[in-house]
Amino acid sequence: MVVDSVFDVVADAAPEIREGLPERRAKAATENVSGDEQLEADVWADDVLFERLADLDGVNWYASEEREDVEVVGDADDGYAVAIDPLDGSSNVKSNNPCGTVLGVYDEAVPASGRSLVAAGFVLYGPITTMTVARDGDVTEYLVEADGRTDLGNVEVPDDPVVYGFGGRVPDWTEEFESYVRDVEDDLKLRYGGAMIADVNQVLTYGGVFGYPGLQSRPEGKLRALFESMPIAYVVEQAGGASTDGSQSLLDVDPDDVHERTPTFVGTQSVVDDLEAALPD
Ligand code: AHM
Ligand code: MG
Repeated sequence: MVVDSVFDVVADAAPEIREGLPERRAKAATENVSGDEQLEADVWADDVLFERLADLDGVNWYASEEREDVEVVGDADDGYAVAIDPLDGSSNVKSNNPCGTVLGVYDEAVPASGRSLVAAGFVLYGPITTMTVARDGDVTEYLVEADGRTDLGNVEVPDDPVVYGFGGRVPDWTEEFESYVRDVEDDLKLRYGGAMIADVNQVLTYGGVFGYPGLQSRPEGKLRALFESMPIAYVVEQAGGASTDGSQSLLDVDPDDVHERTPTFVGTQSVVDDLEAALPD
């Protein structure tokens, strides 16, 4: 099945991407369409994944954070679209901190609503390489090695929240958001590493909340709906957690543009509920 093949390709590519990082830490002298400086590793990981995913029967569209336009790679009009951030948190490569690959599989051309997701997942390049896949109501974590992957079991967001991490400079937060965080930090421990995948995996492991809010200088926040926010929301919601853009589930976001950004929060249901209550509609 196409969705299986997509995650097989990503799992096969992950050890190669990881091995390719040491020699690709330099800047690529290019910017992506969002204006981020690209690393050689960003461009290379995108090329590796594009070639292999575009080749799959049933994958008709490939959208990447590193490419301006959606690539039409199939000839039917009823297949799947893969939207991917090939190396999320790549600024962490310089300081040798974790980064990831995050993707969503949509059952129609993108941009599309998060409700069109049929599967989503991510690879985390940490002390070990893991891949977490959400589909058919289940979230499974795998250990990924050069000779294959091992099922590490089901993932469920713990009910008792433990960690929190939010992006953006505090003086650039809105007043309502800052006052919500002041409450959260009474009870939870700060964990923020600058790579969404790694920070979200702490929430999946320990319970809590991760987010990148809308800022005063940038109300739409930083994270991109199609490649980052909606896939990660799909994973967290299927693992029993919740997501919001401040007023609705991230799966109800319906971006008009491939590179559109949205305020993004995922985590334990109770903490996300408190956040929605604290932010203005
Ligand atoms: P990227 O896709 O260009 O790496 O940007 C997304 C990353 C996320 O992984 C992370 O949550 C966020 O940017 C961190 O931003 P900041 O450095 O502003 O804390
Ligand atoms: Mg990213």
